[in-house]
Amino acid sequence: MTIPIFDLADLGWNAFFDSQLEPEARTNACPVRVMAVHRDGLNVAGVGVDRMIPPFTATAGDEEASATVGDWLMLDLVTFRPRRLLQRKSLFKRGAARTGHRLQLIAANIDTLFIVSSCNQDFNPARLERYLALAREADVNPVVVLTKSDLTDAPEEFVRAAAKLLPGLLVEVVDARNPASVVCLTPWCVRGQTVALVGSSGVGKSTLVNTLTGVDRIATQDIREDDDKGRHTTSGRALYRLPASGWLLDTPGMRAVRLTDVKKGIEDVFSDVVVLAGTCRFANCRHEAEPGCAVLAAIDAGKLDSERLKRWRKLAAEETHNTENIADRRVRDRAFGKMIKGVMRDKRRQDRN
Ligand SMILES: Nc1nc2c(ncn2[C@@H]2O[C@H](COP(=O)(O)OP(=O)(O)OP(=O)(O)O)[C@@H](O)[C@H]2O)c(=O)[nH]1
Ligand SMILES: [Mg+2]
Ligand SMILES: [Zn+2]
Repeated sequence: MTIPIFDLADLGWNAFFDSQLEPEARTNACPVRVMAVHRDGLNVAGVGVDRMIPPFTATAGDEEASATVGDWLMLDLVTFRPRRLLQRKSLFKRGAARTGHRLQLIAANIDTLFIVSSCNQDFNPARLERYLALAREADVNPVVVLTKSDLTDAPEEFVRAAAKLLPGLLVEVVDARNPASVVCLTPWCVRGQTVALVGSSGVGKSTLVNTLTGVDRIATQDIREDDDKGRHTTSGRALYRLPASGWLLDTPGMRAVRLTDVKKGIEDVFSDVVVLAGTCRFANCRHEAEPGCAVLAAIDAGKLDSERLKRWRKLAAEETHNTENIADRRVRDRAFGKMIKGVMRDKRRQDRN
């Protein structure tokens, strides 16, 4: 970060965060925002502050209590250590793909989510629905951004397919390399607002950030080398300032979006199916062959896409499975923590005797 911050509101500070602070919490401390997450630390910025600090976890053992990009911290101005993590307005997380059923925090305090996909083989309704469920669960406004409009003869077909995934969904289609084309995205990028870009590797997230900020500062790449982490160009997560105002958060491409704790988000995205299911004759209807099934009737009448029903089933089942696994692990971790405490207590007792 090289731009000095003079005004917290510019960084996204608002009454929601301010109301969390008693006057004494402000003594020798100031709010800072996590601007970037690196492997060995956090880059934080506030009024007159711009520095690297070590990673911070508010409650040991609680994965959700780790500071992530977009978070607000109260930084002690004597020790330059965070005193606390402020409550978040929104949080994006997913089950991490490689580390079993652990959570990965993607970003906090996001106002708008640009779900980026391109007008080519990356376009995948099931993947978009996953991101939409994440956005809905976090109460963040989703916008689908379709890139590479220049590579197709029929961008409107992609737009139509995307718009069907959620009633009222906003879909923009752009050539991410072209400043005139991406102007349609600027209404979301205004003072104090934070927009995160998510999507698969290679869809043009970093390209969009470069074009919108008017500076080619993030590396983008055409030909990707496969490594065990997938084909990623961007590896860290960071906030970038737009020339007028507002912040863009670039994230590394995700191969798998594992859903946990997003029951409400899934119900929101598939509200058309959920409403229909509520009118089936039997409360426990599985929408397979039951008489009086409103879901099957809607499919027969051409009002519901049978593929969408399949995707809903798959997502809902996966979510339940992953959420149960996480709950199990939390119970296990808690039991393990108790056991360790007990052992330490006994050891101290023995040492004393
Ligand atoms: N023709 C065309 N190429 C694009 C467009 N957007 C991005 N590209 C190209 O696609 C390639 C990948 O873009 P990146 O911006 O690196 O993709 P990314 O989403 O940041 O990828 P990761 O960092 O790996 O997640 C680059 O070569 C871009 O120039 C577009 O709208 N049209
Ligand atoms: Mg990138
Ligand atoms: Zn039914």
